Amino acid sequence: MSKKTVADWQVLAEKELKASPDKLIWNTPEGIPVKPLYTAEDLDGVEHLESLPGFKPFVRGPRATMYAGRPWTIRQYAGFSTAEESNAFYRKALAAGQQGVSVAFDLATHRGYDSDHPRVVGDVGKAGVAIDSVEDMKILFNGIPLQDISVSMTMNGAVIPILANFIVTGEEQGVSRDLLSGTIQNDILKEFMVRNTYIYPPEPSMRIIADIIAYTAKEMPRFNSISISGYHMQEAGATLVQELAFTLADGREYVRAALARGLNVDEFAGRLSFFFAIGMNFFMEAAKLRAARLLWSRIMEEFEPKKPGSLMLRTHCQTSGVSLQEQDPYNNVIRTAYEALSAVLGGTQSLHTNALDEAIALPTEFSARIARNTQLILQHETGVTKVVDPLAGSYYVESLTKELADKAWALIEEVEALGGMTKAVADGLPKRLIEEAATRRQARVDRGEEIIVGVNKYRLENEEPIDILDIDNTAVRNSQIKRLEQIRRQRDPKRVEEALAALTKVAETGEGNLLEKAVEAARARASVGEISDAMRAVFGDHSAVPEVVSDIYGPAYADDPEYQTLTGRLSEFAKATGIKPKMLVAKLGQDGHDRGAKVIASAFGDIGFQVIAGPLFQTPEEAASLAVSEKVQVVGMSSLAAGHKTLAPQLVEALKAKGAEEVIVVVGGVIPRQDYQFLLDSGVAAVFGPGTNVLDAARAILDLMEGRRRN
Ligand code: DCA
Repeated sequence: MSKKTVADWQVLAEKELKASPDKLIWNTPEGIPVKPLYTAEDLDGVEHLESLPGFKPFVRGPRATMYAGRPWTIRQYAGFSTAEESNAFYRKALAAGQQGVSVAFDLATHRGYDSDHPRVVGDVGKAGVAIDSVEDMKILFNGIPLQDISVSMTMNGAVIPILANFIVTGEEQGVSRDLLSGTIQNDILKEFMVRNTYIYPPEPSMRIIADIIAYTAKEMPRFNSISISGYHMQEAGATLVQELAFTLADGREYVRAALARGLNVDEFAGRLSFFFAIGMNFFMEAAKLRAARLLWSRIMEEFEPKKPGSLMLRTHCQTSGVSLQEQDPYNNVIRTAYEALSAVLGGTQSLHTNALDEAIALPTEFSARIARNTQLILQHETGVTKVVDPLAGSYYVESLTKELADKAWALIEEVEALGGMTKAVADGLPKRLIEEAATRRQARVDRGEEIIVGVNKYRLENEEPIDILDIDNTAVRNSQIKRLEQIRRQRDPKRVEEALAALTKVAETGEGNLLEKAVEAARARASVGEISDAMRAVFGDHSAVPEVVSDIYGPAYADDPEYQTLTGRLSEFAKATGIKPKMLVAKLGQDGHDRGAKVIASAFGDIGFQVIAGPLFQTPEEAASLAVSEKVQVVGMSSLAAGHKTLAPQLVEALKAKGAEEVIVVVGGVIPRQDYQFLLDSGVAAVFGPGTNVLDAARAILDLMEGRRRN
């Protein structure tokens, strides 16, 4: 029998399909045409095929034996309300098989505010643990031996006071800083692009990073000085190529900043680490991690390191939060399990698996157990740890690895042409591309072109609410304020004042190391807010101008009758009232997750609303003033960080106080069903939870506006 060729397959496939097999090509959001068949021919030009794990370019993994030698670290990201509660949670989790700790801080801490600051009333203890001083940090790690357990801290804004508090906590536990192991996120560039938990403008923020890299390189050899993160980019809507390219370009920028600080590349490069999201595109996500290692070693070669470890990309991964759904939430267990397997096949060093309720709230003990066990079962029952890089040699995965790497490299070069990532961020290129990708995806989901089981297909008729964790924000805030007052009473005010003044001086003169001075301030019991303010006095606050993309959502719907009816109704409304319907999209409190708000602002703009995108971090009072001065008919408050029960009623009240009770308030975002009635009773006109179709929301708002007009 003669050997069959791809041409023979084409003929057979065409017969089977009664059409050209080209119609089976899946054009992914990355612009990669995925074919129904890959063969040895697709390996032509794939240069990394012969490489081995543990050797550059590390496509097959940074270690020679990978999980066969030591499995990845099960590191669940967690933290809520008080240090006491979070500590109890970590200790239980460690006893039940978790291997490393990963701290989630509340948004007040992220943004360098103490719990008693008036701007953070709705944020304290929500979406993470409140840490105001060393005393809180000591409680957080009470009974957790810091010489044995590695600790990751997701902190980027208030990174100096938090790391200083961690170091002092170690000291007071009897663990010197050279023995502390773990990772600090310390990745500010992506904050300016997508996550928005920054404090200072880009330039001083880059200096802070260089100071931390310099300090840890000298004083903390076991500590990873940075976790260069693509995770939040994918969460904000980036394609995998964008996530890959912008993350690695960020990394290159940090290396340059450290070199400019006078460090030798081999002093710090081995302690740079990465963090990627793992979404539902199973093989492409695994290929992405392989491509990331390939490209990072290419980038690092240009700095001519001597140590092979300086070329090596080591990464943490988290399963995708945005892939989780409020509807039929047990499906999230399945999604997370597939994503976890993909991260493992891609060769991650450390992994967080999301809990099933993470689309709506912080995990409960029950959901956290399932999430952790997803990894324990992978490690102990499936046999996937026994063989290094089992996908190697797959025609499809190898060619995907190359294709992702090539496409990401082209984007990295585009960033280089702009002068590197700091300049590209200032230019707005990454943010714009990511927002366009996010809006495109929303349109695909709303139109049912991308299927999400239980959301836009196979939807349940009756959703049973699941138990979720509710944090009493006021109680947490009161207990934090009490402890702060106690610390302020007990400390030596002169010592605090001097330490803070010394820190301000280093910020001012550029001489000395900010972290070193902050450690002294933390020892003296200066608070997170005070240490942040000592630098704020020189660096100032960063304030971003909200920009919204347009003409992405609308064109996707151009020929849709439902869309046309809606735009027709809107122009009728405008004609009848003499004004185009006007809406303020407001982000209140310290919640910087603005993907949803941006997508809504962009889509509503295309549909025919006049949209004002409010600045981040407003108080309810400030948002109400803006609504009044802009004469909007609707305020759409977007909330993703659990502050809605405090902030929405305050917004309604603030509007009333300004005599603007006719303004319709709607709330959208991550709102548990259990909270809907509370919000409606507080004067909110409608609530749009996760998975809301944008057209449905626009129609509902128009109905409300027409209703108000008639009354
Ligand atoms: N054989 C021998 N030793 C091994 C092997 C192996 N097969 N695999 C790993 N090891 C060693 C490592 O070299 C490391 O030792 P070292 O610190 O002395 O170099 C140790 O075992 C731990 O392994 P590692 O792969 O570094 O895993 P983690 O300590 O969990 O670090 C990393 C993972 C991504 C580098 C880190 O930055 C991290 O934990 N990030 C988490 C970020 C996070 O949680 N973010 C929250 C959103």
